[in-house]
Amino acid sequence: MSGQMRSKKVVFFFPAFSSQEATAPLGILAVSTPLLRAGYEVCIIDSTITPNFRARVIEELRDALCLAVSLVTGPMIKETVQIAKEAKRLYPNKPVILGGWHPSLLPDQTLAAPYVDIVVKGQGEDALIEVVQRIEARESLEQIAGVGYKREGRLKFNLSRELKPIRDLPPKAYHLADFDAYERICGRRWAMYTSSLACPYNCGYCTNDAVYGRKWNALDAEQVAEETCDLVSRYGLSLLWIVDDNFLVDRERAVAIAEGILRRGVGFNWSVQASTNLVARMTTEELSLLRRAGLSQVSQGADTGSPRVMQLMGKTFQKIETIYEAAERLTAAGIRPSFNMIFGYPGERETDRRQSIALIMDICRRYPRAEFWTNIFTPYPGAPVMERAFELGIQVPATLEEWVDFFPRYTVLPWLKGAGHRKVQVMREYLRAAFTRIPIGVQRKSLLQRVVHGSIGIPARWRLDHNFYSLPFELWIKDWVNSRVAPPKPKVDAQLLEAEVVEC
Ligand code: B12
Ligand code: SF4
Repeated sequence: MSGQMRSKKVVFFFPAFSSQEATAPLGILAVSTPLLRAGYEVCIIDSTITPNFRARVIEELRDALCLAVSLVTGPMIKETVQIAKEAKRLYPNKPVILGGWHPSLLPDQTLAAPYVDIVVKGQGEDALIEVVQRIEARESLEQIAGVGYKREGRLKFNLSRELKPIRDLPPKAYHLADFDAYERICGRRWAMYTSSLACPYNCGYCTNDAVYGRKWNALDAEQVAEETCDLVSRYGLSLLWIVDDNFLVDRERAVAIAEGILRRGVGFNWSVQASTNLVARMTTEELSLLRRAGLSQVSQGADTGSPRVMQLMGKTFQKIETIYEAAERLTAAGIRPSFNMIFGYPGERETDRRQSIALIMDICRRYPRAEFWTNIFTPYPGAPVMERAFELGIQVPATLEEWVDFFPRYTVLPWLKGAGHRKVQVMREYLRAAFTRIPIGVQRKSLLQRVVHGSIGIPARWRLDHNFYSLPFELWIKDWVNSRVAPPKPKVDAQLLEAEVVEC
């Protein structure tokens, strides 16, 4: 490595996620704290809020030790590849480090890319500081747990790093986040917060077990109440999204968090992700308490209206009745029930899909505040179902670059393609039009758009009830109006996806 190594600066790049739900990247804030504590300077460039991000990364790298990128599988890989290639071309001696979900799930393939020098698998707080210190000291990365690197052109992988419980992890460096810039893009000032790690379940499509295991562990209620109240007061936030995989595993803790927030008298909205069985386990009184403390929405993976597909997904903890119970309890408590659905899971048939539509229609009619977000099944590496990838005919990209073209939510599956795939997409469009949903990002629509979108609701519901999707002229009109009214131009392909939901 060359003579620039006196630098104490680490440049982070966060590729575009979604223009609407813009907020600070929590993974980078997490791994930054140990660096700051050890006297390093941290510079974060998030392409969502930095118009000239390519030039900025290159400029900042000039006097930096290395470039570190955080990414999940999907469109984020596009900018990752572009930036990493450019960085290597201009600064061949500055290591490019990749961390986050994609490198954690596919470390070999990621490290094999010629413009990637180091990958960090799993939790990055301890691993990255050790890597950076070794880079600074020009020492080998041997024996740093959870790290892969190159030596004389060969890929080397150290032993995996044991997962640390959340209570042993340092606080996130929220002060590095430019909340003003995120608010300008998103229309809402909000942040993410983690109060627990892992999920005790293991749904067939979910990658969580592969990265965080299944040993649920959490911060104490008092710490959560203290930190969340402090965060919203300090940064003037109107919403906190607690991104835990399953917030309600410890029911007493959830209640104690609500009591702690109420005691502190800081008013703010927050939302959580939880499985329907754990929501249904709560009493209406308990949920009402959480509501009084600001809980405004619970996002849940209902996933299917078919008991058969539920079994195929390995969701043994959930029944169709559980979904109804969760909707009932949350509605009674004044909390918005938000559900995610997956179409096209391996083994799903047309009849199962109709059961899913029937479930959505019924719940939305009975509980008008309920909302559904739909996805087409995306085969992610690391998910249990991917053990059957070959048998299912799923072609997993063989290089990091091939993932650039892997647009998860429009993936055409071997068992759902052509007319069948188009029908599901049209059905999803009608579902979007049929009932109201509230995204985090503020959607700016013209009066004409609002009128047209509003008037599609009735025909959309009729079509969904009658499974009739031919000649979708309402959607054509909507698209035509949208194209005329010049919607905000997406900056990158990722944003064209109108990212829907995170599964829980
Ligand atoms: C919040 C979130 C979002 C938000 C992001 C908002 C934002 N501004 O960041 C939104 C809603 C936009 C979103 C969208 C999507 N998401 Co998302 N999302 C999450 C969620 C719930 C939390 C992420 C988070 O911040 N966690 C907290 C931080 C602290 O943890 P962490 O990210 O794991 O970071 C640690 C390590 O990974 C590592 N690390 C992370 N970055 C780096 C960088 C370096 C250099 C190093 C060394 C280490 C490192 O160290 C960190 C600390 O230990 C996760 C689930 C989860 N449990 O994490 C899913 C998750 C990341 N999302 C996922 C998916 C699939 C999506 C979507 C594709 C969903 C969809 N169907 O549309 C889209 C992607 C759209 C796109 N354009 O790419 C998957 C990713 C799976 C995968 N294989 O990559 C996850 C894991 C959910 C799941 N279980 O399936 N998502
Ligand atoms: S989908 Fe949700 S409930 Fe299922 S394993 Fe993943 S986090 Fe847990």
